[in-house]
Amino acid sequence: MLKSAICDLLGIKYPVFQGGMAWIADGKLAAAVSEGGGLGIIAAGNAPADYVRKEIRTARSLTSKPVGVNIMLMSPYADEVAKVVVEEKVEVVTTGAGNPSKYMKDWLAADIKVIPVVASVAMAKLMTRVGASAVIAEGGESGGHVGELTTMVLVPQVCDATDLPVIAAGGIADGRGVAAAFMLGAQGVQMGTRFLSAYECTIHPEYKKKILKATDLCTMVTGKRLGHPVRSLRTQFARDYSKAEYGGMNDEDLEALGTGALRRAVQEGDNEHGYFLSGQIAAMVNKEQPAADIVREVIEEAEPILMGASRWVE
Ligand code: TUI
Repeated sequence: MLKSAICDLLGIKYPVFQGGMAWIADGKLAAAVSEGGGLGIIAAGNAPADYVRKEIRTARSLTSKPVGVNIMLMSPYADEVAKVVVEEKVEVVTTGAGNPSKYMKDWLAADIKVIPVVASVAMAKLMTRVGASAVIAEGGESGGHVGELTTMVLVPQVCDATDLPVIAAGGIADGRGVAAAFMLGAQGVQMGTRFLSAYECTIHPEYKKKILKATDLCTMVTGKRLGHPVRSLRTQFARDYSKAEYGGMNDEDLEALGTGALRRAVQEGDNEHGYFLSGQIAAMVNKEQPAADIVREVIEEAEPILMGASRWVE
């Protein structure tokens, strides 16, 4: 059975996190993943504190297992959400798109395990110093906000830079990816795109269809010019945005073009005005299934691969 320090640290059966995808990872999806033995994570995204509190309570009503909340640090509501996770006694907080140092004192005092996403060695070292319990090393194959480095390059360097358990993310959607992550030194994985196909993931059917039909070159990165590169499906909207970005549209109008686009994809399936965030691995996500099956399946696929690795050595 594939187990690691992260399982004991968090009291979970399988070393599998479900990524905190904005507007997507709600209390229902997170509870299904946690019930299935992984770590379900509610995404705060750009939502206000009351939304996050409600989703935490929904998750609590569906599972007694630990759940996490992901705080997107660029959100205007990050400060208030940082308080809600303390009030609601969330077991685990993950952070993304920034440096969570200013919240660490309050979270650690509340016995919250803090697991920041890092996209560089320097950030991994800093998070180790300020009291993180583990770090998530997310490579640029991921969907949404992306860093510069790939998972293959980032994960081993982060493992060398910290004694904390490292969770690999970006480009992982099956047992081969899980096995590869462990080979690189990770003690767990986080998957986002794979969970878009979960029955409990309540995105618009058009979004799900796009993910299930995606092929290898179906994603692209936009938003670099404004300093927030984001990976999404290569839809009409993404092409239009890219054209505007490189065609000289001013920053304000470009910002306005992106505002609300993620919500329009998730809730309305709007091809022309929606921003369908997705990782590069979407091409390998081909079936709908319960979230708990995803968690178990990727681990059951990884085990024989890791057991059989010695066949390469004479
Ligand atoms: O946060 C993510 N992925 C996201 S957030 C998001 S919401 C959004 N919507 C529209 C536009 C922009 C964002 C969608 N996807 N992943 C975690 C992640 N964090 N990836 C990279 C980083 C990161 C980058 C820089 C973490 C720390 C960091 O530190 C910079 C610094 O020094 O402050």
